Amino acid sequence: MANVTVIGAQWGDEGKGKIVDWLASRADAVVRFQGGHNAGHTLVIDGTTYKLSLLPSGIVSGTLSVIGNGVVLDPWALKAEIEKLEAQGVTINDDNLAVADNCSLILPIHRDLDGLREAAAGSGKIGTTGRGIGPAYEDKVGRRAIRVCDLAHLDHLEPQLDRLCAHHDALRAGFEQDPVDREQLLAELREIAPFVLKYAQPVWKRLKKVRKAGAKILFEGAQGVLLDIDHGTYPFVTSSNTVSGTAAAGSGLGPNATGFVLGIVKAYTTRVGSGPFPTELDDEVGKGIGERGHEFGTVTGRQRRVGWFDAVLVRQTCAISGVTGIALTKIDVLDGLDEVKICTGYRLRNNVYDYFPSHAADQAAVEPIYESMEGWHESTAGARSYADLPANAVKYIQRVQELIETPVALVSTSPERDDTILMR
Ligand code: 2SA
Ligand code: MG
Repeated sequence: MANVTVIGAQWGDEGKGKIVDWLASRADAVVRFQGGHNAGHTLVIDGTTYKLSLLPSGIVSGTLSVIGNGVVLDPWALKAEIEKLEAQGVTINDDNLAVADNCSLILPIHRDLDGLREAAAGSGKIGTTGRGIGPAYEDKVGRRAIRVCDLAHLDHLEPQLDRLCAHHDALRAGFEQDPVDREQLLAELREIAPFVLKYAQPVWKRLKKVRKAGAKILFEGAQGVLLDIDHGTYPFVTSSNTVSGTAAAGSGLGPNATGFVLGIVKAYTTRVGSGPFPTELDDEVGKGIGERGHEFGTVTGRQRRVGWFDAVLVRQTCAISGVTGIALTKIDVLDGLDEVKICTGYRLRNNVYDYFPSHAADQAAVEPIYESMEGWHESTAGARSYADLPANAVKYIQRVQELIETPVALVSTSPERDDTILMR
């Protein structure tokens, strides 16, 4: 296996966790390179369910797990997640977990601001996970962030705190909030610092070393390309680049390290949070798919919106992210439907589009053009070979592959690691 970069090719929740876990058992290092604890990866291994937000999925199988510089790190969330996994019997130490010392931190003031803004936005809200992700990235780009390496130098933090607090105090005043309690913030950082510093290091160096030794690296994307800050459904996006190219910048390895780009694609479409969703279903069919697919957020428990497979969007995200092949997941959720539909284009003001236009108003107004296919009543759940799939499911997979102009490399037929069909 060469290096592999796994990214979500829709709006997140494509089932990356399972595929990453499947690949992690064949990798020597697993690297998170963007996002933070807004991600939600569910792994089911030998009947035990592990829910991860911040930690790379390799952690459960003991593989070297790396949190790259592109991640925004909430140190308290890190501690809570490590403790939760340890209680489930997972071993985590500085041997199998490395955190980039140049990661920007998510602080309580970021979570405050995320919540205040969303509450004030009313119907215009983004529907964030409320984890402080956006405000933390803003401070990073605004050159005000406190980073992991700063935790080792808290006695010299004054000038940085001045800049950070000046910015936040002004924002907080707009929401009639008290200024930042600097003493409390410093005290909290002082308390958590030793815990984080155990794992902190220049991870680019560690990765360089393992790479030199021939290690296979798995880059684990979070969210999906349609939530990318540049390429997604702006402004209803997350605050990081979720495309495959970020794997290099977000970990300190060059673009030639990313290897095979595996796009994870759900056999239908879901989205959590606000924003355009052309193929959204608000009928019994959609409700049934949501129920069979257990479409609730891992992190926040929010119900996900559900719709038909949108080949236009996935063709676009595969192109933008340089996807080599896709893993098609949750095909079993479509079992039992008389008819399945695929969106093949959009109609907008008497024009037909073969791509998703950039403007938010256009994105909200496009009408999907559907192709209808006969469904299948046989079960695909747990199928482990192509020959086990019903003929109509095979036709569906082939049609998806044709429309997205990208090969299907894997098909996943249940949350279990081994219920995976290798296509090539
Ligand atoms: P944020 O919190 O600033 O990143 O939110 C901005 C938008 O990005 C979406 N987003 C996600 N969408 C799907 N899954 C995500 N992770 C969790 C999961 C979500 C959960 O995997 O289940 O538990 O609710 C995720 N993270 C961010 C978010 O909905 C906003 O649209
Ligand atoms: Mg998820």
